[in-house]
Amino acid sequence: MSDQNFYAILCQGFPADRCKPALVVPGGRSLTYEQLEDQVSRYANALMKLGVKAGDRVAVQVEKSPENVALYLACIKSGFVYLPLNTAYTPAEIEYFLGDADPALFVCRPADREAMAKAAKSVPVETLGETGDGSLPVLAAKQKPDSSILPRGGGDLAAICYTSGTTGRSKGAMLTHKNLASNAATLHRLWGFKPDDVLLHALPIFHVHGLFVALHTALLNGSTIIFLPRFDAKQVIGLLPQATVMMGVPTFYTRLLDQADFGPAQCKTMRLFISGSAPLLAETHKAFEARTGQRILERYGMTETGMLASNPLERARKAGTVGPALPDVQIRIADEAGNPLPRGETGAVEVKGPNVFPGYWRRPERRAEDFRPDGFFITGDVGYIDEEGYLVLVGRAKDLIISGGYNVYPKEIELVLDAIPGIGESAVVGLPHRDFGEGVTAVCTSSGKPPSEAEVIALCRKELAAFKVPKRVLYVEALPRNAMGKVQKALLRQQYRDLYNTVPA
Ligand code: MCA
Ligand code: AMP
Repeated sequence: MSDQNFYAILCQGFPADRCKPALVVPGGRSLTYEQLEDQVSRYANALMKLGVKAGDRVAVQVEKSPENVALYLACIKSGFVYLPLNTAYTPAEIEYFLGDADPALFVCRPADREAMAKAAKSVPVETLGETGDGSLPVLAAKQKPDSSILPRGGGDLAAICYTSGTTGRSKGAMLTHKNLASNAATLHRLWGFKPDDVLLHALPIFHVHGLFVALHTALLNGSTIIFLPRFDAKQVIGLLPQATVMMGVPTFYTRLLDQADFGPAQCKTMRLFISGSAPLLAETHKAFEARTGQRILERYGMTETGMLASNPLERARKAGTVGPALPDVQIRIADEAGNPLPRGETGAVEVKGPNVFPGYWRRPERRAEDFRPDGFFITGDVGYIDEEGYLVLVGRAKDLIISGGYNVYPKEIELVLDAIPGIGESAVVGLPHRDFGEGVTAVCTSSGKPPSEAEVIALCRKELAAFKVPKRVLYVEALPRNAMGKVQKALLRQQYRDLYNTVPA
């Protein structure tokens, strides 16, 4: 049934006039809807030429570009499983992902080919460059376009997105065509997309927020997308008058507020600013409204589930809440055993819906731990539902830091730190950070001659993506531990809470 193929569903939203711009890169290459469809089918055929078959994984670590979007949609169209990878990941990190996902092909940046070919081992490597250099765009250009879409069932895999989850090493969250389709349709409706909406897209497209939430709603709407390679506050302010909707992580909004010339004049055409991926401070929400007259709409989701809750479009958008559950999503607050708690009580956030993933790639044993017997997924977030049905997130049961919208799993950093000669043991915590929300911070003990802070940071950089590298490394005599011997991270967070933020007296 090709109508369950998510690409077929997206195409139904494409504009009747295919000459309408789909992806517009200011000062760069743009694609109309007609050109996008053409590129998608050429990339699909190019991948098939390279031997990729339905169900095979295609791992991709490339710069954001219209070609990258075409490559993604080509995978969906042909039943390949798209596996996006953060451009900051080092070869050591890539080696792990490729080893785990076992893809049929790895597409990387031309400049990385040599280093990545080593990391990829037996996985074939192709390149995708912004200007069309590298073999994949050349191969795609030689293909004949064809509009066929591979029939897919809703339960067939569309993508695998790696995430630290609640524990352990990064795991591949399997997302089906139905997961993507249900969430796209729900958000498109709920956020009231209109035919003339223009999306300003400044998020990376290797995570759920930029790749799924932003792109899917806009494509399903047949909208023009102003497609920026990265977030730059000045550029965004200059382009807002051409847009009506923007989605971002809280750092986008604090950085916009840092610009003295940002105000209502630039937001006249804007009907919706959406925030997610990390908590938006109520003070940012208020400051944004005071400056622009716009109330940011905050929503909540996860890689494993897509979006789960959203403040409403028409009714009150309440700062400090993530709004009610989406219409097709059930959210309950439960105790440790999974028993639902009465409204207003704080507990574990558990969710169920057509958007919730079926499980982690090649980890069937995790299902019993991550899901309740009645199918609810345990998010690892902690919160309560207020008297109006809005979800308020108050913390996380999982040991996770969210820095500028990127997840950092402390254990991964601690393993790197503990292997450094001169470091005894380490605890990595997230401390309040004005720009990134939380700043990754290492608290270490020394053994022998400890390396300097700069040396530790330099050593971490070799193995870890830059956003995971501790912004500060502090030495202490001993780490605080409870009676069970567990490091008391809450104490460390309390003790160093002002490290990055000068608190007004
Ligand atoms: C860059 N750096 C960071 C981060 N980003 N450090 C910590 N946290 C970060 N997020 C590093 C850079 O490598 C650089 O290090 C230094 O910080 C300064 O870089 P800067 O130029 O300020 O950074 P930037 O390039 O402007 O990026 C900041 C950013 C970006 C715009 C906030 O991180 C971003 O676009 N974040 C969005 C993440 C996102 O899409 N998350 C969605 C996940 P050095 O100079 O030393 O190399 S999906 C999700 O969470 C769920 C499903 C959901 O609900 O959406
Ligand atoms: P990820 O694994 O990147 O999908 O991150 C998902 C996590 O981001 C969730 O489990 C939450 O902890 C967090 N998150 C996403 N949106 C919000 C939000 N609006 N407020 C607070 N936390 C959020």
